[in-house]
Amino acid sequence: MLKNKICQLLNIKYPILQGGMAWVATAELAAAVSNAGGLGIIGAGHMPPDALKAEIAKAKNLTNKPFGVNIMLMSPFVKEVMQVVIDERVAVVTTGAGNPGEYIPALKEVGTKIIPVVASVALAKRLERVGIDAIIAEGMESGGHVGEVTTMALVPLVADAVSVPVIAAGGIGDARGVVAALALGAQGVQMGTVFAASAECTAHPNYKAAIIKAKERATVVTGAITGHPVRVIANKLTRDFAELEKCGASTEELERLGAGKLKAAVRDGDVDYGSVMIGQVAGMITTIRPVNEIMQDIVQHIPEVMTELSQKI
Ligand code: TUI
Repeated sequence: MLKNKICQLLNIKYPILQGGMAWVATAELAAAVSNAGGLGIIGAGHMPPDALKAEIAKAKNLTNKPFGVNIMLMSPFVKEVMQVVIDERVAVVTTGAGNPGEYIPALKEVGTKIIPVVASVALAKRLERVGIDAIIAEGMESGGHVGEVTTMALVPLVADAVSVPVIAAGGIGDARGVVAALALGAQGVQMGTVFAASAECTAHPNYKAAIIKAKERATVVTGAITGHPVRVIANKLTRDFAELEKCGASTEELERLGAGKLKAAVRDGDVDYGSVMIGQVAGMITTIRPVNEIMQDIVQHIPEVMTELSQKI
């Protein structure tokens, strides 16, 4: 993978990024993925700046490899957490759920690589003009906040529209998914769900057990009405949500029902009334394994998948 553009850009062994999942992607998980040769990413979510600073310090203690921070642009602390990653000279910033354009000059000034997540070709094109280093095209198979286009359609469209390297995300769960992403025009992949189901992931055992239990139709997308659609495992919360939607509840009422529910699922283990955000590939995960084993399983199977592919065509 020495010639791979993402490996060169990020100074990593494999072009595999771990999704920056809020409440799930702690320093422990990010460091484990970086130590395994990928790019681990701390999910800042709605973290206040001091908490992120502590998480970055922890990651620096656990790995001497590069790692990243994902910044949720809907966070009330977005400006302050951007300043933290600048002060801490974090190697890579990925962004989600918005347009990071205004923060790019300051990040570039300290040499932080900036890789926004997009769910549309239009935003990919707009961001390319403001100097991003690569782009993550995330299909709606992903967990959490999602767009409306599948990975299969989005990745080649984005790859044709921009000249920066494209990283595919959403619906990638094994070596077959990685090879498929490369075939679609991506130079690398981002995977969240597979790493959420790892031994090093510090999420509550109930949350991890829910991933193992999930089949391919376990998740639903709720909240399209509020303008913030999220993919979660169907449970009592999603049923209450659907009821409220049917009764014509306001966006505020719906958002109030969702508030704090991701933390409830991930940290407190409330998988009935919590927001169990996870991608569709949860259906292919059957065991909790160490990050290094997950990574090696994926990278070692890539040549096999490619050989099989060349024999088919
Ligand atoms: O951001 C994500 N996934 C997330 S964020 C999250 S935390 C959360 N908590 C409660 C409610 C909602 C979210 C959980 N999962 N993925 C990256 C992503 N970004 N997917 C889609 C987008 C996106 C969507 C619209 C990016 C930009 C955008 O439009 C911005 C514009 O200006 O066009």
